[in-house]
Amino acid sequence: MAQLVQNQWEIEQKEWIASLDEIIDDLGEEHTAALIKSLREHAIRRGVKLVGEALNTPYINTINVRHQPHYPGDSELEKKIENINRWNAMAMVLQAYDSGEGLGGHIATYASAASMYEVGYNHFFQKKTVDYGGDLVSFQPHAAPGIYARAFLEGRLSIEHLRNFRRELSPEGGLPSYPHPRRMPWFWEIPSASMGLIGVSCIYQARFQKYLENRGLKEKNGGKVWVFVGDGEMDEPETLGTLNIAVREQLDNLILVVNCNLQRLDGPVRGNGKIIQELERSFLGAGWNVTKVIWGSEWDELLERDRDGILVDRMNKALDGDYQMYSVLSGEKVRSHWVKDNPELEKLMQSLSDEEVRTIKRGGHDYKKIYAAFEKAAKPNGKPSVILMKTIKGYGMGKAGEGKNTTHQKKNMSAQERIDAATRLGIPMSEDDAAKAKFYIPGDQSQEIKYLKDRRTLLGGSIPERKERAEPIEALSLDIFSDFKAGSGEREMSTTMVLVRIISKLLKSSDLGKYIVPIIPDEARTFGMDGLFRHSGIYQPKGQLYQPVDADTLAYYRESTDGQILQEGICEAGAIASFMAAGTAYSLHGLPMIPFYIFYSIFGFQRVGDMIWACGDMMCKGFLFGGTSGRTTLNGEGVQHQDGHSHILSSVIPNMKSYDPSFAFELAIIIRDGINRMYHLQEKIFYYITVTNENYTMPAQPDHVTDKEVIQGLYKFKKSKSNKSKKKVHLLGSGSIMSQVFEADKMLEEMGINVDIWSVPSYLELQREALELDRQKILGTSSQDEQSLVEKKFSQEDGVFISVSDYVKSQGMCIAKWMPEQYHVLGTDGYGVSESRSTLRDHFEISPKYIVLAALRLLEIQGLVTAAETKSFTMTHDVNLNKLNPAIH
Ligand SMILES: Cc1ncc(C[n+]2csc(CCOP(=O)(O)OP(=O)(O)O)c2C)c(N)n1
Ligand SMILES: [Mg+2]
Repeated sequence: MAQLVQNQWEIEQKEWIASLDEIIDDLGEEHTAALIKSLREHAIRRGVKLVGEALNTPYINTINVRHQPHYPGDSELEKKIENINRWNAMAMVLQAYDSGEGLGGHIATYASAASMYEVGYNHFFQKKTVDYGGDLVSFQPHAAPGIYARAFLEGRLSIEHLRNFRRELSPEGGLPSYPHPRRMPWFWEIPSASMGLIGVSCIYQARFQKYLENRGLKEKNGGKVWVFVGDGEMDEPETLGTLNIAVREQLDNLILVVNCNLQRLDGPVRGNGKIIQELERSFLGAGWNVTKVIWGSEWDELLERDRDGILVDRMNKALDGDYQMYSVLSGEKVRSHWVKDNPELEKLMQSLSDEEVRTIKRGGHDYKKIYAAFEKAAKPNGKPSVILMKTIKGYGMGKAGEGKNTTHQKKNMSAQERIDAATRLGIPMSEDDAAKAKFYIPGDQSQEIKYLKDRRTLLGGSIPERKERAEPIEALSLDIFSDFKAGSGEREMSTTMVLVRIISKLLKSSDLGKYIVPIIPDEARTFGMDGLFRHSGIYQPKGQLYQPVDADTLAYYRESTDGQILQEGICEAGAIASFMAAGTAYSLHGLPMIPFYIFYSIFGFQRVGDMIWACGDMMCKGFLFGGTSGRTTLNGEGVQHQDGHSHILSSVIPNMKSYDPSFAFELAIIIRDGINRMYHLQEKIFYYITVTNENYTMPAQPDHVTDKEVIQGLYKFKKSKSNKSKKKVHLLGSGSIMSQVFEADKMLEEMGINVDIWSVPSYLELQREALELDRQKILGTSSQDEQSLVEKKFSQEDGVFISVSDYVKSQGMCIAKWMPEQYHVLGTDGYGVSESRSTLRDHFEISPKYIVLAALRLLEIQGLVTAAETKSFTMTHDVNLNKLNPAIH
């Protein structure tokens, strides 16, 4: 009975497929697709469980051979060029290995990607021209040798460069391991060596292009972002986590190519599964155009004959681990594993010899298939495109590495393996030269070089090529922020409020306004920035299609196509990627865009520190702000909010200037100077500035304080009224902790102790200046008598010195070497606590009474205060001397 049902079902299925074939032939593909869609919807309405089924297509090429365009290039010549690149890329790594210095390098990544890059270079990657926006191409970092090899053939790199791969400091010039604009500012445009960051970076680069176009700052003249990433790399969460934004923002200028060689560094990406199918589901689910390039042309005919889907069924069932194994087995073994227990498939495969079975290509090594996918993706249709390109890792390395688990780190090959590779690649070179991995240089008049150069000329020129296109802006006038220098009178305000006013002022500036890019995660209201919504608008490519709920209010949520504010939602990875895109527009788009990204407290450096490092690599400019910062100033919020260490994290970024300003005038001076240095003087620096939410009156800039001192990081804010007492204390404060310093000052003065107050907007700038001087003293280029800024300011001062901030003690300690002996640092080491500001400040021992206690103890050491006096102070002020250390508990 069961057999009967089975037979009936098979008959039914065959009849349906035959009818469908008729419909495809008679009505065409579009109608067929519509019919299936309506059948599907009908079945779901009737209760058939089909949800999710549509998120995978069979394990075959998305583009049917019938739709494949004609290949426009001379593929034979292109293959020769590719093979020369393959050889030279390999030779770079092998020569680096032969030097015996353990410099490393990678062969297998480029070997898997060479064909797709070649198709891109010969037919797609277009340079910026008068009429065209220009493509930004990001390469897989470990494929860098191949990109260098091609630049060498184009005559852009010398043989010395290649010889000095991974020897950047060699006198003749060398090459960095991976794409680092900082190290090769005329070549690499975008850094990709930290895996997983490039996907999100490029999604936001594509979006920023649209932002500039929609705001009328860039012509709507195209320009694509091509991003090549590894399949292993796709496990990093940033890329998949931001897929939806590419669809929401209709980024049809974005083409992501995933090199699915099924392997990462240690082994298979998904041995037990199928990475291509898994990624297909994610991308289709998010709404991308997905193109799978799986099989080479050799399979086309077989697939055409596979009317019953036996072959496709087998392709669907084989796991990535199996496919990887096929790449190393003999044809005979592949066949027997492939057709096992499947006589029909065995029959279908009989037309191919074992050798044909073994050498059948994967789609990612077949120019025609690659071209078809690139062509489809390059046609704008309102959506971003992803191409899942199946390749073999180490393709062309033969037994030395093809498809092996160890191939990623293979950097040496035996003499015989080198000779075999040269032969396989058709490199006309003696065995001796091949064994030495000599570079192959076809003459300038060779067909290969002529073709390669012609193609690039047609496509506008060489890629990658980094240029700095923006003209310097006019220097900002000294009085641009004069209102902030005058202080706030009786009015209390926070540095965050001051910042928002500075940004508003800049936005309204007729010269500069259009270049300001406010970037905010979902915290604009926390920072009091919602007032900007109405004036500047929130960027939204579709405009505002709905009536905002608060339309009748002054600061309503105004979204607009030409909105200026980038409201990033709760997505720090996206927000910092926007910062990177805006801060590098001076180079990529010739526009001096000035990003102001204000993140919420701890969720900046701690979360996206690696992206900030990449910003440094890319020579990104702009301002990062730690909003509502400070371990005790952001009260109530506790362990995962209260930031007391971002300045330490920012301090390791060499070209970043870090500031913790206390007053409105300091902030205004720092921002003005920053804009001038970055956009007028064109310095490759960027800024991190903490701003807090504690309100206090903002003093005017004292007459004796110069802008230069503020920028250098240290000045005397207040001189003690009297100098009568021998007991002298210098209090160094920064950020909102200045309020604690003022209180301590009062207490000490009441005790007859004279106090000078110093503001330290930047410990780090002071440390850097002093370290450089120390270095020069060691080198002998500076006299031993020369004093650092810190020494100049303090060496003539008597007394004891206490530094206090809302950050960890190592911040204040960073200048200790140059401070007078009696220097003590108070700070907020330890985890945050949900508490009120004053309790927190007692807890972390930075409140006025702890500042006074520290001062008394140091004066005790000087013999100017007795232990009894200190004890009396601690008793009257209820200081718990047996308190647990907040740094630990
Ligand atoms: C964040 C990060 N983690 C680890 C590495 C080290 N690493 C470099 S390449 C690589 C494997 C890459 O595999 P895949 O993305 O599949 O690229 P393929 O070389 O296979 O094309 C790893 C782990 C890195 N560069 N960045
Ligand atoms: Mg891989």
